[in-house]
Amino acid sequence: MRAAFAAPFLLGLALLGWLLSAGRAAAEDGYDLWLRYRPLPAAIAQADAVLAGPVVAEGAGRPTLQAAQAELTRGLAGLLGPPSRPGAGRILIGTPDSSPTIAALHLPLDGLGPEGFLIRRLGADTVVAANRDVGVLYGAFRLLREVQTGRPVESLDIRDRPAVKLRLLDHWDNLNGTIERGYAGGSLWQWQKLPDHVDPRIADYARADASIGINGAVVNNVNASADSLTAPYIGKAAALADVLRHWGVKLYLSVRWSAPIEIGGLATADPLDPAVAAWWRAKADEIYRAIPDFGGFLVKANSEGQPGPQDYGRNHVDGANMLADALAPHGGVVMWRAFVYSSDPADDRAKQAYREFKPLDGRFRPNVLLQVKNGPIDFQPREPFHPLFGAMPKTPLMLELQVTKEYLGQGTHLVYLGPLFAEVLGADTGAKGPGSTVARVVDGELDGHALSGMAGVANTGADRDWSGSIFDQADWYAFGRLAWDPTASPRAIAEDWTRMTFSLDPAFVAPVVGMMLGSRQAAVDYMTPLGLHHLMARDTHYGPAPWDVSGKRLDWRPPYYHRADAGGIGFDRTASGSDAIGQYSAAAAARFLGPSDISEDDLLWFRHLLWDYRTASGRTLWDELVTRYDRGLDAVIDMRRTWAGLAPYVDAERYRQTADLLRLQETEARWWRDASIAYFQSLSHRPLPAGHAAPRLPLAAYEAVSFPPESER
Ligand code: GCW
Repeated sequence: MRAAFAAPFLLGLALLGWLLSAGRAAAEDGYDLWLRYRPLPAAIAQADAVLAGPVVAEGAGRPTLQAAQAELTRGLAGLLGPPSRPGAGRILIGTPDSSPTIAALHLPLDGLGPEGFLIRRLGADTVVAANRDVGVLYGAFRLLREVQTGRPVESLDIRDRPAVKLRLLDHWDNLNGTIERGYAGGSLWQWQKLPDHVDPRIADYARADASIGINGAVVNNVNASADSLTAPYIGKAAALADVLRHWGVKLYLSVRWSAPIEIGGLATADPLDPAVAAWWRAKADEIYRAIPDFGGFLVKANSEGQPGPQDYGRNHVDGANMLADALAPHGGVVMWRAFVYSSDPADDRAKQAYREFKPLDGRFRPNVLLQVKNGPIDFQPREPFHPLFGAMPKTPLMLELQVTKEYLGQGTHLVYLGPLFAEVLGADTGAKGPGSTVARVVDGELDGHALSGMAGVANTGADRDWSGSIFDQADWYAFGRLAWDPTASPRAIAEDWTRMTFSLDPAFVAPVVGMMLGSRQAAVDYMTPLGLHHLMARDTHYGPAPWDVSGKRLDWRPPYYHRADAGGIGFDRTASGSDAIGQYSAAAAARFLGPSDISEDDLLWFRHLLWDYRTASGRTLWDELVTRYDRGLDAVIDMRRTWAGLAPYVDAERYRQTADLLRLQETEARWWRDASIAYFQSLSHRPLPAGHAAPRLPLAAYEAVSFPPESER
């Protein structure tokens, strides 16, 4: 009786479920990132039947190879259906030393290095081959990407290798589980449970890294605690490293300069004191016993109150080289950060790093990289490239980008960072004639460095969707792709990401990519147009506060940067001002200041100008400023409208998240626009140009807004 009732009832339920899901893709929470492997549209899956055979990997006991095999099997089954369709050839994967079959093919693997790969169709079979297992893994992900993005696979012939050696995420994760400038929940590592319990999610994290070629993770905050170097924490880090390793991701640690005092019982951390050097050597030995493939140290020294060699009258070279000597016997590197600013900013904070580091060029050990932020201030929505790029040819300069959007809307605004990253990489330093781009400095080619690196401050956290929102995942993705190939196009990357994350339908891909590509300029326009910078609220760095003079130091106050008064606005960094422009090559300086800079994107970064200055558009500076604030807001309104029309292509959950956040972004773009115009108008005393609405509230109302601390947002 019961069974007789249950069967049709369950059948009915199943039918209902099918009907409901047929119209729209099933809800997704973003956990699967760009590795969703949902069935491809029938027409494409048909064409890709050439890949419907078994994935064959010879070589037992090689975890990275097995990960590649499992990934391909899982991915192709998801995309194309179960393997072994009649007539489908095999997918052979491996290295010449793992696989006699691959060895017998004598494939041209020379020049691919340890991480490159070759994908080639050979008769009915497809081969993914490399010199090392990790190359095979990257090749497997690449093959999957070709399928996921709907590219033809019948005659595949791809050779690829990364241009940059160290492709790292820097996690500003604290040992207490919080993340500095993290907007996607707490730390993934769960330090407290390590090493006994390693969250299975960590393997998923490493897998996502591997899928875009990221090969290293600095797992603790650059504002480091000395505790991370104690024996228990080394044990915890070793447990993490055991998981990351299978995916080709090396573990690195940030170190606190004063650790020898704090946990070593020494009286000093002077780098020239033999006892200090001996302590670091012993510490390095201890780490390598636990983590044989440990990557090395990241160091923030003498910056923002952190201790460093200057506390002992020494310099960055003394500090970096002492650590480098401790790591060298094990093959480790030191990544010494150039983000220094201290004491007296009266001159110009933007000049300090160059002033401190340029004279040290050529004095660092071969296993030291200098890690330089993209711009001379601090991850602003737009900055000119850092003047150290091109200025230290004898030192490998590692580019540091911020994937987490500290100054670009944090976890709520849709701002695709691909164009920002690419803008910096494509900037011409002029160091060795035209075409001396930051990309060529960073990948080591311009100055002949074998060691090269790019680091992204991670935006990952324990939120189900990893990055705080679906669209924030695109920044993690874009960072990996650009670290692999610094000349890659942000548009192509956005297209791939959109296809893999959502849909192959051009009616969806084109508007979404358009939205993404315009989003960064939109944020610049509604926050800090025309080269303005650092106008956000103190500490939280969220929301407008161009009026704020409460910071303890001059350079913690927005007016230090915008210098607006009744006469004009902007920071004079020309020869008549701080002469920060003098830190660039003549060619780059001419571009920043010259009439050829019709975008005027860096105008007020370098120049203090009268409100009536005529801009390239023919408008006065004041009118242009207001116009740009409105352009930014309008772009967000457009993004909302675009997204609203895309509901039919997206599952309800991901549609709703983006729609909600875009509504919030519009509110906040208006807040930025209104507050900034109200403030600058109080100084310029000029009327708004025709057609531009007055701020909704008086200035005092915006000044009264207070921000919740980061942990409460
Ligand atoms: O931008 C500033 C951030 C700090 C950060 C610092 C740095 C880790 O506001 O939170 O500290 O940069 O990069 O060292």
